[in-house]
Amino acid sequence: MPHDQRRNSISRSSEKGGFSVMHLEHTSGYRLAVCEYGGQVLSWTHPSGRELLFLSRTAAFEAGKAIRGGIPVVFPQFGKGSLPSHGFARLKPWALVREHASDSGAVSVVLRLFSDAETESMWPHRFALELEIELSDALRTTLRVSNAGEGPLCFFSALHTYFAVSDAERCVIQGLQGMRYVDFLAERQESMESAPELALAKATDRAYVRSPDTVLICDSAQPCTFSVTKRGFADTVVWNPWQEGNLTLQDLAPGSWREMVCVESGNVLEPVTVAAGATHESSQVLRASIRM
Ligand code: TA6
Repeated sequence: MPHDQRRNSISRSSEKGGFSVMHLEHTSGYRLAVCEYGGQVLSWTHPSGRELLFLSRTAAFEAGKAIRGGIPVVFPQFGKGSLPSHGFARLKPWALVREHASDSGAVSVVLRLFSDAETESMWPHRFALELEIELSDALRTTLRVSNAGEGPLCFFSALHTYFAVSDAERCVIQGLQGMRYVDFLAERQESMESAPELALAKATDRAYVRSPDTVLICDSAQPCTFSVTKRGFADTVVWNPWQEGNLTLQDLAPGSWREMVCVESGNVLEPVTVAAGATHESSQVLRASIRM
């Protein structure tokens, strides 16, 4: 579409599984799709038409199952534990409470999720989550966690971003040198990142502790460079299941491991504690630079 005909807009459609999806378009030409189920960004598209987020071709669009790809919201648990993997927030229907598409500035939607009988049966705490998603020539996602109970609220959280890449073996991640990391594939053994660039060459699943607020994912084959700038998230998780891990995931088509790199902004090693009536805010800003 010619640049001068682009308008900020929000439209809605019903996708697989009957889930309601909002489609945001920004005058810059960037586009976004957000699923009310899970409050999950499914797609972020560059003005050139290139898809910037990975969404599994075999992702389940079924209530009660996680959607593999985009930006899953992880809350209140990270990884495996007493709750469903990565918590229940991505398994619940969120409510659209605000949308904004003025002629200038960012296009945004705000979704909310409140604790209910189901969540309290699994995790006996009252909370309100708010997810603000703002599309401009960048993608800003803000997660607000409000403690609606009487006692302190302790939780883990993350924005589990799946970046679409041409070949994971030809990607490097910059900005982690000198950082301590916990290796989830080696009984949470702690090591120090010595490389200026983390080159993926095997199954990788690690959390960099109190990582720098900005890291870069460089896809040399496209070429495309993503930047992730986080605030209120202490850690950066890097994950790729590689070929062997791919085979264990029913909702990840064979060979798809090459098309994705997860770099996640999160509070995954130490819980966040919010006092009664208080709110914790964390956010990330994603940018993509494609050299045509
Ligand atoms: O963020 C990395 C990780 O915790 C990996 O261990 C892997 O389990 C991945 O998340 C995906 O988890 P999921 O529950 O979405 O299959």
